[in-house]
Amino acid sequence: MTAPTALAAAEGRLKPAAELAGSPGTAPGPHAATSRHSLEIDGDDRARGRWDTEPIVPRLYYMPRTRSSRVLWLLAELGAPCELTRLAPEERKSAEHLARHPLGRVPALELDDGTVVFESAAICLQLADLHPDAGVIPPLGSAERALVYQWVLFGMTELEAPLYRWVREGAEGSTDSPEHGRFAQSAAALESALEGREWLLGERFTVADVICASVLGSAHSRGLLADWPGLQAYVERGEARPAFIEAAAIANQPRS
Ligand SMILES: N[C@@H](CCC(=O)N[C@@H](CS)C(=O)NCC(=O)O)C(=O)O
Repeated sequence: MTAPTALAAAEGRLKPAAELAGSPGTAPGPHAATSRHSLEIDGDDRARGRWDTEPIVPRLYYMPRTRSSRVLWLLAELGAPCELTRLAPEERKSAEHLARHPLGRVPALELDDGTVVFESAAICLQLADLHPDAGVIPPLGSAERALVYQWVLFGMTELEAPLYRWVREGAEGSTDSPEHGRFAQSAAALESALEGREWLLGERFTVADVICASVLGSAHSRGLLADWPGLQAYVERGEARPAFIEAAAIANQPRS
């Protein structure tokens, strides 16, 4: 088993699809027109898609600068091999992608048995469960696992949902935003939960931090965390992690 590291772009280990030709898992198929990459972890052949002796790895359908970024971050934390298929914006509404995601959105993850999972938080939880040794998800049934579920759902419903409504209201010129109030309440609650802690579960970094810090990261990048210095510091701690930096090389590519 390879040591968990890197998504790889930094050292040129991100392989274009052309270099993957010849293996069943990567043969040019209906997605040949999309920009495909495979993550190579520490030179591990499995990540290059050489399946002769190795299991098929999942495939992430993604676009840069979207909620796909949190999945890329988690993959880097896990050191997990994964094939990447980058979709062009117009491909999201193609029949092919609508068969993966009924709303034509990204990210979507195809598991090794062909099942496709959408919703970034669900994808992150599933990937964390597939790699228990990485330690980003506590054992099933434990109190810590319950807290991970709590913060993942809080991040998606109480932080992200009002944040994007607030951002939309701002873009529409609204000065009095009820969604700002709702986001502010949740932000204050999270900031106080983090008091004296590095991560939501204490010293242990978990998948809940990937979700919450990535949601808050998009608030921070818009200058919307000025009232919560504790959350700014939390986002900055997350973004200083080597896995985040590796993932950013893919996640922050220009949208084209
Ligand atoms: N709740 C979903 C949201 C997915 C989503 O809205 N993705 C955006 C990119 S960040 C998208 O694909 N939008 C295209 C569209 O709405 O047509 C998740 O977390 O995966």
